[in-house]
Amino acid sequence: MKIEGFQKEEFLREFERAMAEVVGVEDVRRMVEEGLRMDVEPLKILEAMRKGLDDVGRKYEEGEYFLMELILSGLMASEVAALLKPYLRAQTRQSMGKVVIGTVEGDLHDIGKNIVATMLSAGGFEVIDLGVDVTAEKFVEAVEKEKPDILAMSVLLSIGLPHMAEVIRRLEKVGLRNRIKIMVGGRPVTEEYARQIGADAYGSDAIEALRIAQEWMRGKDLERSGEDKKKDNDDVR
Ligand code: B12
Repeated sequence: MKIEGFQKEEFLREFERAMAEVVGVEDVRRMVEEGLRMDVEPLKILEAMRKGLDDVGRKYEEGEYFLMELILSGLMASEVAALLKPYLRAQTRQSMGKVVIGTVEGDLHDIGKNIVATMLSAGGFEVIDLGVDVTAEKFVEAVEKEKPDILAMSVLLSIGLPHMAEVIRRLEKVGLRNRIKIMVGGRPVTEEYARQIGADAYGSDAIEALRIAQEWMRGKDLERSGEDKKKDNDDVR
C-alpha cells in the first residue's frame, strides 16, 4: 500500500518535471494514460501540470525558454486537460445554476478557464463558455441574453486586468450588476484586486471556483425558501 502511494508521488513528480521540460504532446499523453492506469487522481495530475507550467513561465521570463516552448507547453496542457475531462464529468443531471464564463479582451489563454468550466459542469452547472478575447460588450450582452446566476471571468495577462473592471462597470451602468454573482480568477488576479473592482469572489483554482459557486447557489436556495416562507405567512394572513 505504502509502495503504491510512493509510486503515485513519484509519478506526479516525474509528470511535473515533464511539463516543465516541455517534453512534447506525445510523451505527456503517454504519461497521463499511465497515471490514470495507476489510479492517480485526475485533480492531482492537473495540480502537477500547473506546477510544471509555473516553471515554464519562470524560465520564459528568465530568457531560458522562448515563445516556441510557451506554445508547446500550451499544446501539452490542452492535451492533458482533454484527456482528463471525461474523469471530471458531471455526476448529476440536476442543474445547479447557470454560469457565463470567458477570458477577457486581448487575452488568448484558455487552459485554466476551460478547466474551471469543466469543473463547474462536473458540479452540475450549465456553463455558457464565451471563449477567449471576450470584450466587455460581449460579456454584458451574454448576461442580458442568458440571464446567468454567475459570471466568471478569467485573465492570465496583467494588462488584461483593467478589462475585468470594465465589465463590472458596464454591468453596473445597465443595471445588471446586482442580478448576478461575479467571480474572477487567473494568474495576476488577487483577492485584493477582486474586492477593489467590486467582484463578489476571487478563486485561486477550479476546485475553489466550484466551491464558491455551490455556496452561492445554496445561499440562493435559502433566500428562496425564506421568500417562500414569507409568502406562505403572507398568504395565511
Ligand atoms: C501556456 C501559456 C501560453 C499559451 C496559451 C495557450 C492556451 N490555449 O491557453 C500561449 C503560447 C498561446 C501563450 C501566449 C502568450 N503568453 Co503565455 N503563458 C502560458 C503559461 C506557460 C501557462 C498558462 C496555463 O495554461 N497555466 C495552466 C492553467 C491550468 O493555470 P491557470 O491558467 O492559472 O488557471 C488556473 C487558475 O488560475 C484558476 N483560474 C483561471 N481562470 C479562472 C477564472 C475563475 C473565475 C476562477 C475562479 C479561477 C480561474 O483556475 C485554473 C485551474 O486551476 C503561462 C505561465 C503560467 N505559469 O501561468 C504563460 C504566461 C501567462 N504567458 C505570458 C505571456 C507574456 C504570453 C505572451 C504575451 C507571449 C508573447 N510574447 O506572445 C502571449 C500572449 C497571447 C495573448 N494575447 O493572450 C506571461 C504573462 C505575463 C504577464 N504578467 O502578463 C506568463 C505568465 C509567462 C511568464 N511568466 O512570463 N501563453
